[in-house]
Amino acid sequence: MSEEKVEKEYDSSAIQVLEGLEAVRKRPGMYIGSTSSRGLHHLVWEIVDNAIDEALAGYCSHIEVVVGKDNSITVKDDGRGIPVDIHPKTGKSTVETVYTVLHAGGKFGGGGYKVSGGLHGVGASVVNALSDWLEVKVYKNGNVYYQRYSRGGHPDDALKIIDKCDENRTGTTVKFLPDDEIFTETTVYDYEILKNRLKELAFLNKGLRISLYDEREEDKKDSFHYEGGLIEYVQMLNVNKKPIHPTIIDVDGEDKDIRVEVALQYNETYNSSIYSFVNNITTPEGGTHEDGVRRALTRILNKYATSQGMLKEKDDPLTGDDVREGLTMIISVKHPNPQFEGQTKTKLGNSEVRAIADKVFSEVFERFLMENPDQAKIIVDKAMTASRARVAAKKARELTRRKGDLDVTNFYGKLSDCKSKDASECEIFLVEGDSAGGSAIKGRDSMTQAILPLRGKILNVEKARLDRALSNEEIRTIITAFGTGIGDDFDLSKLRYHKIVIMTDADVDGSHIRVLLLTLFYRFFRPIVEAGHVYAAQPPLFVIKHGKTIKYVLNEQERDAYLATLSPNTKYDIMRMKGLGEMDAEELNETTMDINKRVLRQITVEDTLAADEVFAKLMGEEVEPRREFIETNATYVENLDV
Ligand code: 28F
Repeated sequence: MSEEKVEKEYDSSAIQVLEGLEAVRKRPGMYIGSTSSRGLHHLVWEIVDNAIDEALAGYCSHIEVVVGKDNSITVKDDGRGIPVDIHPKTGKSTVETVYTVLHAGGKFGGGGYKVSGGLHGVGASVVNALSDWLEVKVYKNGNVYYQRYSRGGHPDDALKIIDKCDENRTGTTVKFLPDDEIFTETTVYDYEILKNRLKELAFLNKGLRISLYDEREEDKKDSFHYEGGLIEYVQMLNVNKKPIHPTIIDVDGEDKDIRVEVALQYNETYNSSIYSFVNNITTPEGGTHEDGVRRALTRILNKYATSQGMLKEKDDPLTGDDVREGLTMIISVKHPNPQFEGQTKTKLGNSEVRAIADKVFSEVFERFLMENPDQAKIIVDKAMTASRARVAAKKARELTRRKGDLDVTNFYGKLSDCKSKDASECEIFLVEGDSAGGSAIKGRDSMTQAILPLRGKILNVEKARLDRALSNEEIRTIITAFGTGIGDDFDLSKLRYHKIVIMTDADVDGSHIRVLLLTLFYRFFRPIVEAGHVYAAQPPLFVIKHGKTIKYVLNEQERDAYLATLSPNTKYDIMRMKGLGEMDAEELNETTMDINKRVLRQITVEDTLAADEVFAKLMGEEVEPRREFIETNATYVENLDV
């Protein structure tokens, strides 16, 4: 009986290994999200995660990532090296076990939910399953151990010693080639994506050096190493803003196995940039760690201002919004067992973290205020000014919210609304200029398409406080049209159009207006952007006519590709398209508005931090970095998917 059982278990575990990796290949999306470029990069993050875990355990100080000429990836660390002994459960080396046994099911669904670093090697077998080939080298005990796996994760041979090395050398090196049978869309790595995330990881793990090399191009490399960690992160985010006090406040503490790190500094602007992370994963929906720190920030500043006689009994207490004005803050928590909630599973749910984050943060923050009265006064003054402005803003906001107070004739004079009241089918076009606006009104489908021509200048909200933004005509019209309200009143479910389409020319003015609108959306309506409601219209650049066929194309590449499909003796006409304002209603409908023919580009907040940096640089006070930035990033700004 018992013997039979042992044999059965052994058999079933061997079969499970194969079935496990086969399951990953059958439904890769369950494990890496998608097989697009995003999934391709995810393979790197899975392997880097394991090296980071080794760094968090205190044994690894340098991680290296190399993109090969063939788009293979090598990740190398100087940690202890994956154990090479026989694993009691599988009867195989621990290395082979880590690389062939699907540990805890999918990260994006399915079984055990891996959401964090902290579980050694969970993703390694997934990467192996989705690779054409993969090689592991472990440096340990003066030996170099080696194993190779072929397509789908099948070992070529057992783990073997292939060389000797310095007795003191330890570490793990993994090299893999993503399988082009799986990644059919693209197998090309994007240097910028790798660089941005590795830089972020270096900020989040102070002292760790992370290097990146690209063998596809000469001299393409970067290395990130921040002894100050989050402090240097805040410094970078504030680089084009003017800080109002010199010290970046730094918190690093631990309670009940939960490590809490916070860095913050106030600047002259009126926005707050708060970014939070759990186990190096961004938590854009916030959660208990962010709640705890926010709560403590408000409480401690009120307590301090009161104790110093700056805030009197008759005064309104400072609100969360007041104390966050001009604040740049990063919160990073390391938790052994995080629970994620929310629509996109990016909100920390563990309730014990609230009090721990509050306690760790408030102790250090309160001490900072006590020990630095000059800086404390600057911070409290700023919050009190915000408090006064809030009262003014409230009045202005009520103007945009209460129908009775709104200049209705003026508003409806501007907006040509659609007939449908079903937001899911409604679209609003924000159109640059009156003349394009006029054509758009004539060319639209009035059932579902609303037109709002933008006449005046859009205020740069990066430089203006809420009350001033709210006194800007164009902005008030936009807020009223959207229906969601802003700030504390914001309610996404009240959005009146599920597609908001920015329609501007493809020239410098057009891209300026587009960036101003994106800044407005990013700062005041971020959930609308995050929910994927914002689009940019893409008017075609060329029209090609031959015989009775009229073909619109978006750019030079599309033009050339189309012309190549025509037979050599086709006698054709090609014209560069006019600006939006010169198109008549029919042309505008045909090229940019007709839902069956147009091309819209969805605006995404892929990387909020990158977006924040771009906006700060584009729209901030300092002219020099902006000019420089636009010059070096001209194409990036054009494709700004923020
Ligand atoms: C290039 C990618 O994967 N580095 C890793 C280690 C170190 C250990 C380890 C990894 C033990 C029980 C699995 C060594 N010595 N870089 C990496 N470095 N995994 S992955 O352990 C594996 C787990 O199940 C390690 C002592 N303890 C742990």
